Amino acid sequence: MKQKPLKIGITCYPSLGGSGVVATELGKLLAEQGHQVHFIAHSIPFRLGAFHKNIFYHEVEVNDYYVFRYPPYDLSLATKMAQVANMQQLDVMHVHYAVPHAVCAFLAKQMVGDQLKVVTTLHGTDITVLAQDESLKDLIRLAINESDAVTAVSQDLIRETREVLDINRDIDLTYNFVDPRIYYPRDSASLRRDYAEPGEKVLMHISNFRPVKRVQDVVDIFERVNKALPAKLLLVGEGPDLPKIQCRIKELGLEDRVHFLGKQDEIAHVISMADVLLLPSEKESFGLVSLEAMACGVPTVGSMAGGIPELVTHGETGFLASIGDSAKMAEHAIHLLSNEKLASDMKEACLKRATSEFCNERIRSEYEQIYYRVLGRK
Ligand code: GMT
Repeated sequence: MKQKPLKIGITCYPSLGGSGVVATELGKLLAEQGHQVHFIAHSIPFRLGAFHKNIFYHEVEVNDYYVFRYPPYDLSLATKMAQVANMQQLDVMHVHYAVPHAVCAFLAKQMVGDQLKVVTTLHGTDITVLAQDESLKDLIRLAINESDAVTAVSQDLIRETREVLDINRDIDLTYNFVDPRIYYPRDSASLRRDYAEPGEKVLMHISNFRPVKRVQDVVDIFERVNKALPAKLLLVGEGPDLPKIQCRIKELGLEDRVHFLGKQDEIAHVISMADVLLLPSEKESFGLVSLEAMACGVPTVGSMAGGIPELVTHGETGFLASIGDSAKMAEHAIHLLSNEKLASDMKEACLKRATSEFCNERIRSEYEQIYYRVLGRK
């Protein structure tokens, strides 16, 4: 029997990385299924795109009263969640990130009543960075324990959440997903010619250039690969470590081998230019970019950090080495890039794995089951 459509509030960081992408894409999929989706955030989620009759956006305005040294965004968000929940009769408030969103949802629930169910999705930094801070630990634990359901994007993140916060409650595993209507191998031959000569291999890294991404290792790996075979490195994105990386590339005399593409929207087109994606992160609860690459038929060479081994099957859809072992990662990349049969087998394996294990419809349905479960409508 088909379940009754729901009214679902979603709060995420609307302008930030993978968690914002996953939250927004999930909202769009839920709306396509007939649910009513209400995004509550300080700005419109950057991936929201075209108008959809089931999607609504409620902007959080922060009261900048003159006695406030820091305008209280969290309180405005909690109040807005409660207002929208009451006005729209929301069934579920699905928040992405414990800090501050699950805390705000907890407050909203106190205002609205127990009929509002809170689902919290953990994406990584809330646990791997913030929960290490003793001053925030109790608050994060409270927000997690008080949520009606908690999900995490990898087994490794579930393990770490339990370990760091010493909690025992159930946490559902809901992997991230990609939309196969957007992520598939694009014909990027002409785009690729702008960056690489025929016969040159293209290595790519896409991130927010934060220290946890170890972009320095990307350069080390590329330097080694470039000595073994003709190659180009395309760096996509920007962030705090970018100036340091630019200096390093200059020091190594690699300016004419490396292209900086800055932030890009059409990621499927961009990734399709690559022969391999490099992801040597220090921490990575999942690694959405690696899944996006996989869905475009591009294998990853990276580290074994966090949830990466759950996503990248070593030897089948990419190669992994210990965090910081650039020499090994370079060795893997050279092996892959100099073996056409291996590259073509890996491409096939990537496409198969992305569409079977991380298909958007499958993960959307897992989230729906969680919503119906917390509402007592299994
Ligand atoms: O990686 C980042 O710095 C961005 C961060 C975010 O908020 O999007 O990414 C986290 O959530 C993504 C979506 O679930 C995961 O794919 C990333 O692995 C995770 N980042 C870390 O754990 C460092």
